[in-house]
Amino acid sequence: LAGPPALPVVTKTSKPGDYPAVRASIADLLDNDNYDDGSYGPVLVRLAWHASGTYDKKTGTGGSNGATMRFGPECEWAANAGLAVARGLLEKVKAEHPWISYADLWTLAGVVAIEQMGGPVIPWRPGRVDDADGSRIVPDGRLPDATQGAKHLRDVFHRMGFDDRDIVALSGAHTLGRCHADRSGFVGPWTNAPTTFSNLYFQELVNNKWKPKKWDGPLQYEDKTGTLMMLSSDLALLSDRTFRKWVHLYAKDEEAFFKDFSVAFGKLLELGVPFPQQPAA
Ligand code: ZEM
Repeated sequence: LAGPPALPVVTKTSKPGDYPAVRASIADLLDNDNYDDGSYGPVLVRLAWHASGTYDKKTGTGGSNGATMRFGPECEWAANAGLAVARGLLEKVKAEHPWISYADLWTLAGVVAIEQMGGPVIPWRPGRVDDADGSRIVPDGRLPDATQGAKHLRDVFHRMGFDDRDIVALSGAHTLGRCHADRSGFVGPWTNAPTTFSNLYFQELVNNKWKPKKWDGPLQYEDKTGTLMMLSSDLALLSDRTFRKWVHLYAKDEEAFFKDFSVAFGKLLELGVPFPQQPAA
């Protein structure tokens, strides 16, 4: 006699390695009319960036590998305020695809968000391995400070291995999303289309007269309607002669921005990740 009938395997989980299925799950949860400007896309991009932007080229420490932001103290760094929203959201995707590492998931979510919001295709490959206990957390202070200028931006981004052109291209991500008083202390969006990836950030930067906002909060700048904002670090891209050249190019030529952003963002997400084969140079 046969044994008891096999229980039906009720599983919504995908096959290991089915990245298209993970992408579909991420794309599925982006839109939500009750959140911010209607999309979780911007905060997912910020998670991918902050997970990666701790990299230090000299010591090979930091970067997206490990997904160390799951642990304290990194999850409590002031710079990471608000990113629990993004990490929490992605738990749903992790439950459907338990085989993917958090480090791969967080970076892939940034890629899918940018693509879904109308941005360029970003080169992405898996291979990140989660840190077991947060022992690879780096000291706080490696992410950029919005109150500072060109020298600070160079210190931070050159440390990761980026050049001046990359700094400007990557900053174009501020075409997305907004500042939140309860996260960074700053308020407002950089553009009037914060859920569409475009070169609008550079156009707004160039075409407005930016004046310090009169308020009790930290120094930020506003356009003459008071609806759009810039951080001191954003305006540094205009006042620095080398940065300014790229700002003007990207304001005029969206294709050039998309191309440069795609390369730089793809590189950012791979900093410090020991892939079995290095990409072709
Ligand atoms: Zn940001 N960023 N960023 N950034 N960022 C904010 C929001 C977003 C800086 C910064 O201090 C801030 C890059 C570079 C730099 C995004 C992506 C990328 C906020 C507002 C601040 C204060 C946070 C809040 O209150 O929620 C500084 C100083 C940078 C140096 C150049 C790079 C590079 C990015 C990606 C490639 C995104 C998408 C947001 C919007 C997040 C959201 O929740 O809407």
